Amino acid sequence: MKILAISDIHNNVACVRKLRAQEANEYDVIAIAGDIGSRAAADIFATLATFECPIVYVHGNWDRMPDDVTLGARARLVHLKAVKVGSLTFAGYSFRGPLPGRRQLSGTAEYGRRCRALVRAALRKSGTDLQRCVLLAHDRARHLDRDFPNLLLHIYGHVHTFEVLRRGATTYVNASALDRILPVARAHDRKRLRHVNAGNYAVIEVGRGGKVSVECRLLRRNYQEWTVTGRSTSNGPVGKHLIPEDAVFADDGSFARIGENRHDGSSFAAPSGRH
Ligand SMILES: [Mn+2]
Repeated sequence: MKILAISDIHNNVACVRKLRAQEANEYDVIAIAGDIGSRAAADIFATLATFECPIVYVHGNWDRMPDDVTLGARARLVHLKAVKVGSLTFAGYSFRGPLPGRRQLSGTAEYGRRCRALVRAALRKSGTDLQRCVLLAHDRARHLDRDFPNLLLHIYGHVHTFEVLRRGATTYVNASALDRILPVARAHDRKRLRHVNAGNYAVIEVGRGGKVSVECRLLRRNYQEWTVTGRSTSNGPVGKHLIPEDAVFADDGSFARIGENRHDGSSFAAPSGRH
């Protein structure tokens, strides 16, 4: 099984199109660990649908799409659900998804514990073998060895840094961030700021015997003619002008200044580095 794992897109359609342009249709499933972006979700899912494989996803703190929204025939929200794709089962929970009985939990930790208990119950009920199971969440879950012994894989994002960890039988993959934008300029004109998509994603292969291999893949470095002038940002594309090499992936040669609003995610006081 070959998984294309993505996280933290933040309404950045151009970075998804750039990814689409450099990958072939050789995936069995696409897994998105949240922060897709409500405003651009339809465009993002339409782009990913061209891979012609199932898409499983959870919501992050940027996502305000209704849970019953249709984002393509093969896209499945796996919040508190177990969904079988090929020989693997995907289960997970959104960052702030609905709980049964309209129950509200105040703390993030308590919410995560409750979700994991519900996911565990759903997996037990469906008779899922945890050795063939992938847990999808926006932020990294802890204590998986206790709650999900022998879990194959945990895919997450939220903290915008790629990482791979192995704890017991489980491989932990932070797939983020696809939305990573670098400021660049021409060497002779440093004041004319432009931007380029320089994010990453993960390609995960699961062998029949359960062997997991993870590769961090970068969006194509097509900005050799440019000088990087500062640190990358991962707060979406609003108001940023792309270099011509990247503008082919955008709608109009630069990112549209749609709405100019920053509603997405802004109602959460996220600690630095978590967006
Ligand atoms: Mn994010």
